[in-house]
Amino acid sequence: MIDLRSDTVTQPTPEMRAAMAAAEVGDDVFGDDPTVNELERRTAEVLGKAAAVYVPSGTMSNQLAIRAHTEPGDEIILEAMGHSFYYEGGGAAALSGVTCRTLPGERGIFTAGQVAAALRPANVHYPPTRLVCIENTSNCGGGSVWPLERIVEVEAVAREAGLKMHMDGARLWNAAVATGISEREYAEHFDTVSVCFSKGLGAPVGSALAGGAEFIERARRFRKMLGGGMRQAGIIAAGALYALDHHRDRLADDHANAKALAEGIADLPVVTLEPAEVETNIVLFGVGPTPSKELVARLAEAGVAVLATGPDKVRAVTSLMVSRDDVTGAIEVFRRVLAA
Ligand code: TLP
Repeated sequence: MIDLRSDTVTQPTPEMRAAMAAAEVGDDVFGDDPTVNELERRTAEVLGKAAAVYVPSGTMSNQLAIRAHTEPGDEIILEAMGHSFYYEGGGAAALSGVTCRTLPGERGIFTAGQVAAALRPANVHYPPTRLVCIENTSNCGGGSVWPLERIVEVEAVAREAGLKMHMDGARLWNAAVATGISEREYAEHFDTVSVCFSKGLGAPVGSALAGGAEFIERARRFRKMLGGGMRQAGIIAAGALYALDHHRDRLADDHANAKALAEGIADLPVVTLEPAEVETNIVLFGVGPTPSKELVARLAEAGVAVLATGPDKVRAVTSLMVSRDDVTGAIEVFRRVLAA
């Protein structure tokens, strides 16, 4: 099976497993795990922040950020298909008691004007708006990269209104490799940044939330409250550290593979796809009028796993589990199945 469902399916390499087996560990709830401490230090350094906290998932990282930035009854601004709104089980409402003001973006990217238009005057009728969240790269935007100028424009409006800025950088590593703009340069414009080690970077478990020292201490308390205080977590943190050192540059291969896949299937009559829009490792395409579920089932029977992300939308994601030969093979399967 050529698995293009997600970059979350990546498995640790033998070298990563060796690093994990050799990891020094301690009780991280006591702050005693040297490998977790090192991962948090390194992550904060890469992002240019004072501190970071290691968490089990990207979902927890975003939800901790929302919880620690807000009070119940506040409002946060996100893109209409943003992961923290769309794919985190209603966590913002359930765990933080906030309402989500969603802005329809273009390929996941909204404008400063949209943020400005969403702001409301101080008035007892309105929930206080606290936070703007952006997702870079944007998953539902098809791996699109936020232009830095756009981030700066949104930040200006947010700061003027006294709002905090959070970036869901689950795939920030991909944005950095695609543009040459460092993770730190992106992070400068945000109070907090979430990054993930278990997607394209290939570690088995974990994300981290980075920000100011006091803020991260507050987030640490919520992590414990939610049951995310792990003990000898150095075993998994070692995989993340290994990924940070060895798997960032290779994301360029995933991007080239995604582009090749897009170019290989874009002319199929069933497929609606603009290869030039594929910037990173996600290929999102329309398949209407064929129901995506039916198409996904037929591709799976033929040995290619992709994901239906809407009734007529399909997503294919490249990762370190997918070689160029796999891409060539997948294109052949697409052509055979879709011609039928
Ligand atoms: N995304 C998953 C699914 O949940 C959709 C995927 O296969 O892409 N932020 C972004 C931008 C994400 O894409 C994801 C996962 C998360 C956060 C959550 O990460 P985890 O799965 O670690 O909770």
